[in-house]
Amino acid sequence: MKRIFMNQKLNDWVKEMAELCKPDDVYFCNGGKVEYDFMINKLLVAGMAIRLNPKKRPNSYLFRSHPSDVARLEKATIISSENKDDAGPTNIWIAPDELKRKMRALYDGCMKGRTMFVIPFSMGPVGSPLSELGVEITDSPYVVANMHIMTRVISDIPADKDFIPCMHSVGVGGGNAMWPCAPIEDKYISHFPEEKLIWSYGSGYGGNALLGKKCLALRIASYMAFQQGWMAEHMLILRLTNPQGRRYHIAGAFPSACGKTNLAMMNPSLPGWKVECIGDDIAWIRRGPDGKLYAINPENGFFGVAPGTSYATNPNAMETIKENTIFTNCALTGDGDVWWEGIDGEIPLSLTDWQGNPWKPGNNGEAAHANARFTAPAAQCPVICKDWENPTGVPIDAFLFGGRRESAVPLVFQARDWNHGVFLGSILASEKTAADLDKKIGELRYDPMAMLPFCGYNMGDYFGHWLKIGDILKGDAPPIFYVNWFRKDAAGKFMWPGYGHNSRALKWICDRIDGHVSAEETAIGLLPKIEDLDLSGVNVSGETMRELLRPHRALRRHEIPLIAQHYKKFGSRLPERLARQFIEFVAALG
Ligand code: TSX
Ligand code: MN
Repeated sequence: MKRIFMNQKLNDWVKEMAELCKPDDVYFCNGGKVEYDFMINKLLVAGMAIRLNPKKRPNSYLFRSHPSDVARLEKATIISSENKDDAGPTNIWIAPDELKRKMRALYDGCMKGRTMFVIPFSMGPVGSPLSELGVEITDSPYVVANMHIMTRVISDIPADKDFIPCMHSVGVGGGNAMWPCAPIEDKYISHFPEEKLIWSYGSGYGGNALLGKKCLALRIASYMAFQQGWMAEHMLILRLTNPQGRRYHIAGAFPSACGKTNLAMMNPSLPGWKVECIGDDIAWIRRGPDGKLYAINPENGFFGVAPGTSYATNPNAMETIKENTIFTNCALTGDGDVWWEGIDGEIPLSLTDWQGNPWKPGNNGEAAHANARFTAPAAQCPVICKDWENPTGVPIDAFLFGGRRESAVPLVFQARDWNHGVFLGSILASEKTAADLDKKIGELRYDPMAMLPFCGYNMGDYFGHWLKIGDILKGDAPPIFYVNWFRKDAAGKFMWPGYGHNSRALKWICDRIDGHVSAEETAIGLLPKIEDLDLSGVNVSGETMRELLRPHRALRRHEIPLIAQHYKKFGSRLPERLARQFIEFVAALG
């Protein structure tokens, strides 16, 4: 049970947490394959995992969560800064002392009869100056296995390095023997940004439990970035190469259900163009020695939504998850493979749903849970960029913001300058889809920079930080673009074919980066001229294209009161420059 790390803070913290949680045993992880196999075997023997048919899906496993523990819990996600105002109007706040008192009582003895696992890990390539170290303590072998894929698990923290403590227990009192968790009222996903500390209790699922991802790499890192002058963003990173071999690196923020993973690894329909994936979810971005922005993907794998993923929507994801993949809450086929709604081919004759019950088409509910996931190594992606682990990152040529908007918002346009781009990011919004629980379809939901659930501090200050980055970068600031793949016509049909055809919008962005094409200055920003979009071989009429590239001043006016309401929340923390951008927006709409 005893193990001495080189890092004294780690030794002290492990001792403290073991005394609090009272596990039967403490296991110190090293990230090796033997360890992975050991965890999986433990889970198989306990009946908590199902080995998939090795002929269909080698070295892959299916897990079924408890039906009460299927997604990130925004209502239980706490930003516990010393002052409530520093968490801001978009976060839930509890005072640190009060929250720790509550959670200590929950942690007390919660690991009796369990093993406590200590997982040191690096977010970002091991040894990169852009990386950060963390250590997760957990009582879930499922979390250990997932962390092996999603992070770089290491065996120690150097004595002279700091790390972010990530405390996790699935908790007691809820769930069942196959998937223990806590009852809903006892779940907390807590962040202490000023202490760089994470305490999570009661959930074993996704971002609630794999603490390197949303908790560390976004919520804690966004606050560190604010203090230290860099950026931790909810962004994909891709490399686009044109037929001449010129490379462009694009970082893009999209709210959920916009197909960010699909875009990050898409196959362009434009002949001779190539997309390579650097990351599909998180970008850590810093200024390099040449004054330009450089981005790394701090993650080591993809934790992707399975339903809707197919050879038609994302062939490279399908190739990525062919083997060595953990599936959670997918359906199981009679021949031992996974299945979900939206996957290619016929519905298999024999299916078991995500809760383990027989399932037939026409049954109430889905076979796979709508938030069913795959956990797969990024290195297995056929279009992973050879520089995806480059410790210095890739130079960012453009930022992209995109939401799901059925009307009014053009296919692609450019911000007039950085400040205007920050304004566009601050009013990033998606329309609610049928997947949203409250089902008020069409209602706008603001998700600034797609960071609403992930900003670890006051979002007004976060906007100010974006503006400050632009001030520092000056002429080196990348141009900012806004895209929308989701326009519908009066008949409710999607007007743009999307997917690989989005490369046509990206090509225009590249032409703008290089100054090869001009743009139309409009009330909302810089719009492409139709003749500057490469539409060879795409089946969209001129009339539809004109509609997709209109500024739609009249329709955008509906947003004015909504933006006013959205901005009002930030009170005096809303940067003056954004208030001015809004006034200019209103004036331009006329
Ligand atoms: O991911 C998507 N992208 C980005 C791809 C690189 N999706 C799926 C979103 C849910 C996660 C899209 N859906 C995209 C898109 O660009 N566009 C659409 C809408 C759409 C759906 C089906 C068609 C066209 C557009 N089908 C046909 O045109 C035949
Ligand atoms: Mn995400």
